[in-house]
Amino acid sequence: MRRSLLLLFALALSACSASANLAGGPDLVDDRATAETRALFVNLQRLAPDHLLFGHQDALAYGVDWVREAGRSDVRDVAGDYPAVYGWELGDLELGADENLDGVDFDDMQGWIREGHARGGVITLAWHMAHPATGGNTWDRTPGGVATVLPGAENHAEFLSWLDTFARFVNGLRDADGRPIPVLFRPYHEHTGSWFWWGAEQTTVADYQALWRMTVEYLRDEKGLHNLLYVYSPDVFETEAEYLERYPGDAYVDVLGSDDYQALKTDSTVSDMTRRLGMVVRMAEARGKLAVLSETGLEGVPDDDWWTNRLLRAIEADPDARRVAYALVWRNATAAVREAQGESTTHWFGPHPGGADADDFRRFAETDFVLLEGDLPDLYTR
Ligand code: BMA
Repeated sequence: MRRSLLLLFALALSACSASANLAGGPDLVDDRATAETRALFVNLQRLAPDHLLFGHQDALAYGVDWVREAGRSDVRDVAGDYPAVYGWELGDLELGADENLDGVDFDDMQGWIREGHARGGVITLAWHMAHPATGGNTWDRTPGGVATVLPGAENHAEFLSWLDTFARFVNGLRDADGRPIPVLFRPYHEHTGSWFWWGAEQTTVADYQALWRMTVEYLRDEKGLHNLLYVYSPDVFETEAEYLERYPGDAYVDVLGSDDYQALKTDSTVSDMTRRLGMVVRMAEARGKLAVLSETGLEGVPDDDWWTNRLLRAIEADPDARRVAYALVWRNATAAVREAQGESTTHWFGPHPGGADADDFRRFAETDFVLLEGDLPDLYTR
């Protein structure tokens, strides 16, 4: 009798843990994350040791010499395939604009996100949002903006209405079966620098962390978004302590990112990226999280072998660094847009047809290590 009770107890226990495993899996910020969102996280973790997904910002919206041509991408023009990761930008969504701050129509963007996802790509969103206290743009360095949006402060309600615009946008991202498309959301990036209103000189550590946690809790618990993976992405750093100084906590971050436009400017500084990525991977793995190179690039890609001799070399040089899941390069701004925005005439970071780096990009993309979209396994089922 006693024995059979024990057996029953043991069976019940194992049934419990089996069901916990089924429902569980990765320990995410959102324990109600959708099955597809969990699958994406786990599959990226599985790919990370042996592969690097290649990503490009605004890939389907425009390129160096074109705007809004169906099916086009500079990466595809050069290498015959789309990027594996699509970065998109939400700046000005909070103001009720139809287009983002770079002239990309938000309805078009939703369409391109659906297309990229339907082909098996990965979606990540960043947000250069306006200064909440001054009405200035994201680069308005007036200090203290973050404190004004925290609970009880003067801009809190308005800021929540900005997060509502985000929730509406993300809710509109559905696959053909109506399931929410998983998104790696990367808010308040490069906060260790001081060029955005949430930057280090403008914001106390406590306020930055409070902003982050408030954002997660609002989107997850109030708005019911369960298709987000949260990406933390400081600018360049020298030590793990520096990287983690403003970290909002393991319960609020799924992916440890790194934005690095510094190391790959010269041959002799490539190892700076290797060293930093090694730290990011080790910090991520110690926490059961994913590591990514969330932004990189060299404006105008002036070196013919930048892809293999800088980017690939930086990542492959070290067994830890090479376990980073993806690398995303910034946008290929079109000539007309570059002019209108007052950006430099070479404001592009990806390859483009006719570029002196195009052959090298093909060499980069053809390695077994680097994955473009067509190389991806199904990332959304387990
Ligand atoms: C910056 C530049 C800007 C752009 C912003 C948001 O790095 O590319 O031209 O407005 O990103 O995409």
